[in-house]
Amino acid sequence: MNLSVGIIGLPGVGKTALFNALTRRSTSSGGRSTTATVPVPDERLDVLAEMVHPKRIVPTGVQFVDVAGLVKGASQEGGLGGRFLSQLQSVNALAIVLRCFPLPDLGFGAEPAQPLTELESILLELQLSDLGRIDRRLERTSKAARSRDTQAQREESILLRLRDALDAGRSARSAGISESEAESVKDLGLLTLKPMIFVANVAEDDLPAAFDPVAPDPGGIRSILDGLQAAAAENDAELAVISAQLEAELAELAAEDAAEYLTSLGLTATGLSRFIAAAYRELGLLTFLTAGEPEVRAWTVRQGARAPEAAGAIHSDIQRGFIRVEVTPYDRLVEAGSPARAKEQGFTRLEGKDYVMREGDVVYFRFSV
Ligand SMILES: Nc1nc2c(ncn2[C@@H]2O[C@H](COP(=O)(O)OP(=O)(O)O)[C@@H](O)[C@H]2O)c(=O)[nH]1
Ligand SMILES: [Mg+2]
Repeated sequence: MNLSVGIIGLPGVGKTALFNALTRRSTSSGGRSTTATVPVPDERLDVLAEMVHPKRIVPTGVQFVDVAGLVKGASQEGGLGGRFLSQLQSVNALAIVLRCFPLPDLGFGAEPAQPLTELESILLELQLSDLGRIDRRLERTSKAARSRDTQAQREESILLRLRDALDAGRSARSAGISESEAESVKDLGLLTLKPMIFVANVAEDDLPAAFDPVAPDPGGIRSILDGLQAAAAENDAELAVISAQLEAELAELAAEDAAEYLTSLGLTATGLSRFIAAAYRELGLLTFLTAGEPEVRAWTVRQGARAPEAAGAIHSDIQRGFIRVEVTPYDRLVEAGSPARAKEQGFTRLEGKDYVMREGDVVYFRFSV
């Protein structure tokens, strides 16, 4: 499953710092690549490993792309810059990094963070770019619709609904079109139809206040984050709070030292893990698990996938020769304590090709080729 998240934002907000922190965890860091596959942290894997003592543990991954090139007014100059645009079209979700740390004073006075203003201007660029594409497409579609082309009529009505949302200053996503309707305008590559994560990149010093509601908050970070949270709710987006610089530093340390450093800051988990989890959620994916002697492993399919498609995520032979799948929900397996006891207690079901996969299914495929 090769779904990717594009990291975008104005220059100097910490996109590359964030990407570098991600890359240190990456399984595919090659040279100065701007694309990296990052393992998705999943504590269920460790629990399963305790149970079956596998040779190795393999997490699933999600791909991130460091997309440079967004500047104010980008949508006006004949659309967003070419490279930027083509990179954005191919990603499945957008992570918009927002500067919540003040810039150092270079003699002109410190520049305060204005993440909400920044966010509004970015959303506007994305919306304008989408509007331009919809309008160009509508010229053709409306003409065909007038000549009683029913498919064109259907497309026209979808495009008009999308345009209404954008005209009202909202994202195309907020038009509430169905999955099949979205499919029919997929080739337009509308940017505001993609799921979004707002990434508040806060100064290291503000982290304790950001995560602890009673910690002193001299920088006023909590009210900034409240504003962003409201904007996220309004835009059907998720908010993730990180300190990209700190994450990049933590990524350099051994796990124990990193944990100690975190504790010294009064934090329990890094924002990076939460960001990866949020990105994964927004991509509309679910994780199923396999727990065998050779490996305990997490796999990814899209939500709504049926059992054979999940089998195909592992190997095309398993999909082709699919017979049945043994399914034990993760929680039941943990409750039972072992795969054998889960079977005894009736927690393991045998499902067929129409079974819709669920988050946390621990599976064993029966197949023949
Ligand atoms: N204080 C502070 N500075 C940061 C943080 N993240 C990035 N920066 C600095 O901001 C500058 C631009 O960062 P970069 O990641 O290159 O921004 P990009 O243009 O969005 O890729 C660099 O000097 C970073 O060190 C942060 O969390 N806190
Ligand atoms: Mg950069």
